[in-house]
Amino acid sequence: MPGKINTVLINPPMSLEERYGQDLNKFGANSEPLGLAYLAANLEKHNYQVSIIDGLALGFNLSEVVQKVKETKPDLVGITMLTPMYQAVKGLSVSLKRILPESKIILGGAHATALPKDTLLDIGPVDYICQGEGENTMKELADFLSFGGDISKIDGLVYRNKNAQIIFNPARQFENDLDNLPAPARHLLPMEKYRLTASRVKKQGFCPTLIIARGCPFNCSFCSHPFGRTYRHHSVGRIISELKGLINNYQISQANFEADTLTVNKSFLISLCQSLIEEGIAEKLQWTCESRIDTVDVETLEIMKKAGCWQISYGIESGVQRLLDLINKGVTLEQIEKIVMLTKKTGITIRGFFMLGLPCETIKESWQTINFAKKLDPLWAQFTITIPYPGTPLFKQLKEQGQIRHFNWSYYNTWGGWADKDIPFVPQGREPSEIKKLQKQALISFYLRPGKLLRFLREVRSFAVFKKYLFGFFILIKNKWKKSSA
Ligand code: B12
Repeated sequence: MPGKINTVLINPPMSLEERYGQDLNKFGANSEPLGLAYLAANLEKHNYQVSIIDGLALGFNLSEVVQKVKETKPDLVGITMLTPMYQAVKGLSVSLKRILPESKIILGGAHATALPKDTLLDIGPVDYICQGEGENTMKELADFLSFGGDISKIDGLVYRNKNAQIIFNPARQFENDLDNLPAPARHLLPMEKYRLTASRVKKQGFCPTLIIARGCPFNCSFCSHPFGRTYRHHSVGRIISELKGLINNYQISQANFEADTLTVNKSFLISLCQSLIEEGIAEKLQWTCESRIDTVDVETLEIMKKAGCWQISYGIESGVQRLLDLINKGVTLEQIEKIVMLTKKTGITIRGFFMLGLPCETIKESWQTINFAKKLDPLWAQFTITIPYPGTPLFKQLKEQGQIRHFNWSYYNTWGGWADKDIPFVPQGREPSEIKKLQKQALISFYLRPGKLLRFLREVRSFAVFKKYLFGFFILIKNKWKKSSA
């Protein structure tokens, strides 16, 4: 349609090695940027021309991305930004403005949402920031750039006016009915390039991610709420049809269901599971999801298992009740032990998320967490270093207390121990080097146990998965050796 602008959406180039460190590189996830795919689908629905350049998945460097963007001659460039992507986004914005001075640049995503003003002040070439959910804001901005209108009417937009003042339009209301948003435009993504971590796949072959719901009513201090506090889910019919599309187009037999917490709404979860069974999908497709200990029970676990769920990732965080209370987790150690036991009994494997270096955590307490993980013995355990991400209550609190060591966003990476990043926060009285070493020790101590190797061998379903496990054990042994020789 004449007059309508052309948009390109970008996942910034940033190597996996940079993100996870050389050793964990082969394990790190490289999953579909579904936020961009949702934005693109909505623009396509309104007859806008749009493309996506996933610089990360394609392994492009900055100049390769810039070259690709130049070829598409966009009127509008949208870039997604989580905190560790900051420098990559900044470099990209500066280069793009130099080469395409007429193109407008908009940023969105969790970091842009949390710190729009600082970002606009620091990255001069950026024209707009989208706070929160982006589909409707982006479509209204495309309309504005195509046909003119009143920019102050575009909710959720932050920008400079003619006098270079930063203007905050009213906040964008979250989309109540997620089904109003078309299914993500996966046809614009290099789907063959995506992979999940070894701990998330059951077998060889592609394992796509589906967004089931957005929003989370809980108050963990280390998490931001880019999608608000209300749990909003796609309808069961819509999820089933998206899944059938994926089965037909990509012949998948596994999937990853993503939501801030899948199991918040029990009746929805049960009807989703019933549909998966009735539609015959449960027989051919196995799936994983993330959940909270206090949102599942025997009934939900049993129906999830019947519906094809093979693994649940629980955010367990700590083995110390005092610390769980301090981060507002809202669960007890007893609840954790009970649900972990019930989940295992149902035959669903567990991936446990644990945090090291929480505020005022002592070394003894860090080891209590590691030992608690070993006692619970999920199949997989992930030990991440506590990072105060902008937009979280933890960031606000630690910043006010002057406890944040630096604001070099590139180092806001929960895998600091492996990527050897200078971590931005350590509990008082402790050293960054000690916490980073602890992250390695935690993994070594958890995985290099007699029995664990056998347990993994029982899980192996293909040679490709076996190779991934073997490689993982090799890295752990290498690091154990490094530690003893240091
Ligand atoms: C699933 C998930 C992951 C998955 C996959 C993420 C993916 N495919 O991109 C995995 C496990 C890989 C992951 C990894 C990480 N994650 Co994560 N993750 C999430 C989670 C739970 C859901 C994200 C999601 O898929 N949302 C659904 C899609 C539809 O939303 P979206 O991508 O945000 O996009 C929407 C809006 O943000 C906006 N938008 C986004 N980009 C743009 C761009 C433009 C131009 C516009 C207009 C709008 C816009 O519009 C989109 C549509 O509404 C969120 C929590 C949350 N609720 O957001 C944390 C979250 C995004 N993750 C977070 C973090 C920190 C990370 C890591 C950096 C952790 C680490 N290793 O150090 C890594 C880095 C990943 C990376 N890409 O570099 C933080 C980000 C905080 C911050 N300030 O940056 C969050 C918010 C959780 C938290 N702790 O608060 N994550």
